[in-house]
Amino acid sequence: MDLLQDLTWRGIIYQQTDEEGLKDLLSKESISLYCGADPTADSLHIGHLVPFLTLRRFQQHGHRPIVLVGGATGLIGDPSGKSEERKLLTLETVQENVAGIKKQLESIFEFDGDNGAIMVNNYDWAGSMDIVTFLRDIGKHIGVNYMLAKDTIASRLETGISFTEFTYTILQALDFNHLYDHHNCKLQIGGSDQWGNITSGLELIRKMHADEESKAYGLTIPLVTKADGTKFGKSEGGSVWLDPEKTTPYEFYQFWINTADADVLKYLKYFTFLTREEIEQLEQSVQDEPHLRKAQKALAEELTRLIHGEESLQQAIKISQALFSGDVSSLSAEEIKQGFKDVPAYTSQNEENLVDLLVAAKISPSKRQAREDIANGAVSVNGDKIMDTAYALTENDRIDGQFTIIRRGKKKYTLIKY
Ligand code: 383
Repeated sequence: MDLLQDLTWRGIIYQQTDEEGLKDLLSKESISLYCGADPTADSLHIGHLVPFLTLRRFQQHGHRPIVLVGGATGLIGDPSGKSEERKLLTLETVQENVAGIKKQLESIFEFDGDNGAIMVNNYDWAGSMDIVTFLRDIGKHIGVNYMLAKDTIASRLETGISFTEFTYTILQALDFNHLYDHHNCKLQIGGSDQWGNITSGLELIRKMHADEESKAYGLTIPLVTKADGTKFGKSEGGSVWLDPEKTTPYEFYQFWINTADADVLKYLKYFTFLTREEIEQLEQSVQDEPHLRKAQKALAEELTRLIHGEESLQQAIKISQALFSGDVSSLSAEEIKQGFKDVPAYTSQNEENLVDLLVAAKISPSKRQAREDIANGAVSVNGDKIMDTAYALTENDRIDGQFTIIRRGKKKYTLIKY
């Protein structure tokens, strides 16, 4: 299967500016292509993944990816898909964010070899451009009526849009033209929200190179949706980030494990590099033996390994198994921190008696109830059921000297910290 057939099979292509032209180009040469991200936060989230993984698919087929970080555009604010004006970020915040997302993008691509990726920051050319040059050399080529017709701008005319955000699309156009001139970049890809900005770039390239045979292309990727209609990419704690400090590898793994059967095949196609044969086998498994959740496991494993590496993946699997079986004594303090990030926690006041601790940590409502819970076999300490109502906790009950895990009933965990 060639690249475009593969992308089509995966459902990754939403719109193209010239389908036949791109097909023809890709059959003849290895090209350079780009996708950008603005440093609006210090980490990317999983909503960014499909376009950048698509860039990587191009790289696997011999093309050169250019990864753009918007050090300049991040200071302006893309109105695409936003119903309100954005708050400006400070130069300092943007610079910090650039460093964060650059690091993450670097881990997704291969930078060595014949078609090694290139990382660029548009601050390097747009940051120093003076206003007279901008207005004479760039702005002159883009009609205001052309800009007003763009969805992302038209939809804001009622509620309002500043000149700053109105101009954003020209800045992104300037990037495409810059990369076209300096890196022979012929294609820009992005999510479907980027259609307006990508076509602005093509317009500028056409005007700036009117006397030559110039040609560039645009391709967009569909928005990831969920079968139940809720928004993709959110967990209880908000966005699912790539930064392990914001979303731990265990939470990241769990997010994918919890994918619905109705969505899992689509996500395997969008987010993994598994082959068509492998994905079709998993499809069969969803039909014949859905309770095994093989497809969800494959999805979670592929993505956790890709973003966090093999070691973090194995840890996430270990934590998941321990929580599922209740045998938590094998976990290290580090693993407990990840797995129990969202469970109620109580800092020990050195209670020794288990009954006292259950009451103090609000696990049982009263001493009487606490004794009853213990006698009924409903309480376990680090995975071991305790039925002695006089049980006294010792140093041995502290995992790595830092935590004790109390479970009441089947699933109610409380983390005791020291
Ligand atoms: C800036 C300068 C360029 C080319 C692109 C940009 C960024 C672009 C943008 N992209 C989004 C972002 O940064 O705002 N104006 O959060 C997201 N992208 C990709 C994809 C997506 C888009 O980074 O649809 C999701 O991830 O295009 O929302 O010269």
